[in-house]
Amino acid sequence: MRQLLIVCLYARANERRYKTADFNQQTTQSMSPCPFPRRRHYKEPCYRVAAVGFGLLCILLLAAVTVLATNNTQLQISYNIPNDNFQTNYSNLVKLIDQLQKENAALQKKLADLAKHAQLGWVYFSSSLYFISTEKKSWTDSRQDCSRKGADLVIISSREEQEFIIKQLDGDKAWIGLSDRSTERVWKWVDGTALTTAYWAKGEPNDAGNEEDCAEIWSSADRKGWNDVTCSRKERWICEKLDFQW
Ligand SMILES: [Ca+2]
Ligand SMILES: [Ca+2]
Ligand SMILES: [Ca+2]
Repeated sequence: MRQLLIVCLYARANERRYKTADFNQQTTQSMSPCPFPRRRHYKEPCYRVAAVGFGLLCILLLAAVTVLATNNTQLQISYNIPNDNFQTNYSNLVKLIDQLQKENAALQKKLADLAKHAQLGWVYFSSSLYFISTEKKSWTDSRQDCSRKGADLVIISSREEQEFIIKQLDGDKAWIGLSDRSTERVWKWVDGTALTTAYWAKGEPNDAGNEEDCAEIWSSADRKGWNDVTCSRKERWICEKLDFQW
């Protein structure tokens, strides 16, 4: 066996490579071309291609990371703006729910209060509750009964209220919270306010016998309106609770 060192010089500079080959069976063959397959044993270009490819891959990865970082920042900025609005809207919604819950609790309390009064015979009209007695008492005793109920004798301050009470009495009569006991012909309501708008029946007040200092309301078909009468007379009475607001 004879070893022969040959140099296979390839045309391209990056393909130079020293190899040892056995030409024991190839003495008659020409030294050219090189007996070593170029692409089978020649590895240096592969490293370079791999290195170049790896370098390109690193550049691409760096570019991708840069793009992703930039997009992430932009997304974060874009996200923070609606996020702030969301927080504000959420806080407002929580406040609204809290307010509605309080209003609902207050309304439930009002409804329970109204139901309790209705069971005791009270009637609601225009922010007030009215109680019309079935018993009969003097004006003073009637007022005391209203006071025990947390109310006072009714103060009639509008035509609508007058008509409502007449309808409730259904032809009967009852005490109202008006008198001139302190000063004759100076009529005042039970809360101390002066009478401004009156709904006296025809010919009233007449202070018959110089002793009529308390007012009652008539509701019969032929006699509707107020009448002054002796305070000691026993009549039905009307209590009013003011400011029963919803
Ligand atoms: Ca009233
Ligand atoms: Ca009088
Ligand atoms: Ca009278």
